[in-house]
Amino acid sequence: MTDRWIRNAVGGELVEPDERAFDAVDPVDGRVFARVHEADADLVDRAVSAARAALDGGWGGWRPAARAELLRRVADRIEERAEEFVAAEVADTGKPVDEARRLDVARAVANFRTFAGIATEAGQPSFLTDLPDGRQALNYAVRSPLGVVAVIVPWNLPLLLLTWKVAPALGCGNAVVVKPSEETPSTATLLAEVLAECGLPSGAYNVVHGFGVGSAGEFLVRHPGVDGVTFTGSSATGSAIMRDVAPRVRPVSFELGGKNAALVFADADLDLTIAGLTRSVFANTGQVCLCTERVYVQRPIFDEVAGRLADAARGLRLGRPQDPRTTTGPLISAGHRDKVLSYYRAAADSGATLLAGGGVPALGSELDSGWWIEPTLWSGLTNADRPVREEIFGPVAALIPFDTEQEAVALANDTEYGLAAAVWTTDLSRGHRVAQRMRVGISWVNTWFLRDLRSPFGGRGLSGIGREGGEFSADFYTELTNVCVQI
Ligand code: NAD
Ligand code: 6OD
Repeated sequence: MTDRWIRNAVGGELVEPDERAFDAVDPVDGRVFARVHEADADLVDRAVSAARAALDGGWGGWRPAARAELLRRVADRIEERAEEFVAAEVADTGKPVDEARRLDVARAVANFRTFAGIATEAGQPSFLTDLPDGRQALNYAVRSPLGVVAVIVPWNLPLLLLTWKVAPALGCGNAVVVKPSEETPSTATLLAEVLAECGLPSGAYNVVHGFGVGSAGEFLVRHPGVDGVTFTGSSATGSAIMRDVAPRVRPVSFELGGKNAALVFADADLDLTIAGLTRSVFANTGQVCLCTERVYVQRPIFDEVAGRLADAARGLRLGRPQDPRTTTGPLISAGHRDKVLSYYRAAADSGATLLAGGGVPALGSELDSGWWIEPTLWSGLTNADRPVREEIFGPVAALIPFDTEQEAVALANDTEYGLAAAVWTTDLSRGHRVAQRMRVGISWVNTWFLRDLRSPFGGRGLSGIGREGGEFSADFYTELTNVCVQI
């Protein structure tokens, strides 16, 4: 048993646990390392009221420059307390320490720095209108905060995805109520401490812990005091949230699932490509929405790519997060591993050839009580097979040959998802041409996961609604009022 508690943060206070609580489990070995206080409907209501009070009180009156200064302090403070954030993220996810440091915590810092000045940097459209009588009218739009924003995030990159939304929301002057994933509660509460230390007025940032349906997630999105919902998670949950907000017609920003393709042309630089694919298929144990799960390879190099990628998969090192040699952590939970393994079985049933992995590794220690899985590659599947159509969200990809550029484009676009694609080629014209033909929100050429936080980010189809990043975040986190003045 543990005596460590992870608390909700409401109205500037860390709320003490009551009888509703659940376990925080370390995926590395299945050990319970903390108990999490689950917010009930009453606590969610208090959080929304606290957020509203912050908007109506002090926080609502802060000027953009003062908000920017505060958010820059937050970035500095996360850097100062980086190792606490790393430890919290690693305890929740089991990911390698170095990855948590370089990716998750570094991006949290970058998110606060990038979005600190969002309110002054985002443009406000204006139009000078010529009237039939020779006079003119000046139209200009002013931005105001959206209001109380519900921020609901998943478990795969908990701090990165949380701060990607909280930083612009606060920068635009909103108050937020955050519902982190039940699998990864730690960093959201730690961030509450840091924001308070940096002088954020109480109630501007609140955290409610719990689950989705019948718990904090649903209580929050159905709350009439919520002015908008920004959500990252599965397409099925996005659809449920849409239904829940529909009666009150609230805006939503959705970053949802993916079934992302890589297109490898025969002229690709294979060293670069294999290194890129190894990251794009296996990073974070394949638990990144942008990960590649379909690799289309031009036929003359199919066998070479398959062989080299399989070698890379077998070379990944599963192990303790603290071991510097570890490249790959466990999956997040027993339930998620069951889901991924069900696709391993479905691929076998569809006649897939196993190029690497395919099961649960025996690590020979207490790690065998954790949620480990082998990095896995298949050939012999087609776009008609379920493991190639549905998001798996694990360290796995299907390799499928193609002959022509046109065929590759058609295969890659043959999906209901539309999040990301990566094109691997040394032909510059082909790179641009094919990348632009991908029906996705982000299309990379000879790279993967490279991000400029000012660029639009989001997905099409089942992968989401709307774009965030730079002024696109400002568009979601503010309302525009057009002022029309007859001159
Ligand atoms: P999930 O949809 O199960 O849960 C996400 C969050 O929603 C959690 O906090 C959960 O408690 C909450 N939730 C669940 N049901 C809810 C409901 N009815 N009302 C309100 N809240 C509810 O997703 P997950 O398993 O945590 O994350 C994995 C999924 O997220 C994958 O599909 C992945 O592709 C997607 N994802 C997308 C992006 C992106 O940027 N497009 C980024 C990361 C993850
Ligand atoms: O890089 C980002 O801003 C972002 N939202 C990444 C999403 C990763 C999905 O797991």
